[in-house]
Amino acid sequence: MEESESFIRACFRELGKTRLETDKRIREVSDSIAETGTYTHTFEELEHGAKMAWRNSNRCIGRLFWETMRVLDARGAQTEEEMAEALFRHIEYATNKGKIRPAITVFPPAADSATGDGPRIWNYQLIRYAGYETPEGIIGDPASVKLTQICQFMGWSGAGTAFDVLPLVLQLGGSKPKLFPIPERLILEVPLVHPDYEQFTELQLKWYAVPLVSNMRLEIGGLHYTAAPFNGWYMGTEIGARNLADEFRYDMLPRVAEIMGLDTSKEASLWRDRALVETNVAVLHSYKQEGVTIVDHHTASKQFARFTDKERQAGRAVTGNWSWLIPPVSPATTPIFHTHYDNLTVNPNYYYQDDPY
Ligand code: HEM
Ligand code: NRG
Repeated sequence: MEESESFIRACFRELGKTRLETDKRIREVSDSIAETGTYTHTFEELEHGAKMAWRNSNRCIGRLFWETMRVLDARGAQTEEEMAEALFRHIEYATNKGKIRPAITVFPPAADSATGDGPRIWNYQLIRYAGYETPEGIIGDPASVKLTQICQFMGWSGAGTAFDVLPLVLQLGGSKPKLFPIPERLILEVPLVHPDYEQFTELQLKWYAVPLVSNMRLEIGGLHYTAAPFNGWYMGTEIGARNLADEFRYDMLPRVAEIMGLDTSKEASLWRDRALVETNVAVLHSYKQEGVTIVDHHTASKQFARFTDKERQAGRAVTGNWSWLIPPVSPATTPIFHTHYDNLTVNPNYYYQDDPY
C-alpha cells in the first residue's frame, strides 16, 4: 500500500497529472489492494515505472537514455510458449539489424511479495554462450557451466563450440521449466578482428550483439515483476575487459599477448595491460565495422555526466555505485573516477533474485 502510493505520486507528478487525477488513482489502487490484495498497473504506469527503474539503477553508466526505452507489455502471457514468442519478438526488435534499440518485455508480476510463484527466465541473459566442463578444461563460457548442465539434463545438446548459444529456459507457474532454442536468424553476432594485428582473426573470437539481462526482478509500486528482461547496447569493456579477459571467463590475454609478440616472462613488461587495450580496440572496431551499436568507455562516461547534469536540473538527486560505474579499463581517465556517488537505493528499481536452480 505504501509503495504503491509513493510510486503513483512520483509517477503522476513526472507525467504532469493533476492532484485530482492522482488522488483518484491512489484511492482506486488502495481499494483494489484492500479487496484483492493487489492491483494492476495501467500501461502508462508500467511504461514510466520501468523507465524510472532504469534511471535508478546505481550500477548502470548508460542511464542518459532512460526515457527512450520501449516497453513491451507481455502481462497477458499464459504459457511458456507465449513467453518464448514475446522474447523472440523482443530480440528482433532490440537487435534491429545492428542499430540496437533499448527495450524491456514485462511478464505478469508475482502474486505477492513472496515472489516464489512469479514467472521466471532461468537464463542470466537471453543470449549467452554455453560452457562445457571437459577433461581438458572448460570449453565456452565458464560462467554458464551450471545452466548448461541443466539444459543438457533437460535434453538439449549443443554443438560443443566455444560459442554455442544456450536455449531459453522458461517457467510460468511453479511447474517445471521448458526449453526453447532461439531461432538462429534472430541472433546477431560480431566476429572480432583487429585494425592493425591481422593475426587477431586467428583467435576466432566473436561475441553477440545485444546484452539482454533476463534474471532480475523489476519492482514498481510494490509489485514484483520477476520476469522483465531488458536490453541496451554494450559498452566495449564489458566484452573486451571482462568477458574475454577475466581468467575465470574466456581468459584470452595470454593468447592476445602471444599474437602481439609481447614479453610475458615478466609482469613489468605490462603485457597484460597492452593485450587488454588491444582486445578492447578490436571489440570497438569490429562492432563499428559490422554496424552494431556499441559505446566506448570514454564516450559512455561523458554521457553519464550529461545524465547527472540533467537529473539535477530536473530536481532529482542522482544515486550511483562508484565501484560499478568506473570502467575496468583506464578508470582514472574518466571523470567518474574522481566523483563521489551516493549509493542509496530508490524505487522503482531492478533487483537481483535467487536463481531458481
Ligand atoms: C549495469 C551499460 C542499458 C540497467 C550496466 C553496466 C554497464 C552498463 C557497463 C555494468 C555491467 C557490468 O559491469 O557487468 C549500459 C549501456 C546501456 C545500458 C551502455 C545502453 C543503453 C541499460 C538498460 C537497463 C540497464 C536498458 C534497464 C532497463 C542496468 C542494471 C545494471 C546495469 C540493472 C546492473 C546489472 C548487474 O548488477 O549485474 N549497464 N546499460 N542498463 N545496467 Fe545498464
Ligand atoms: N556485463 C554483462 C552485461 C551487463 C549489462 N550491460 C549492459 N546492459 N550493457 C555482459 O554481458 O558483458 N544493457 O542493458 O545494455
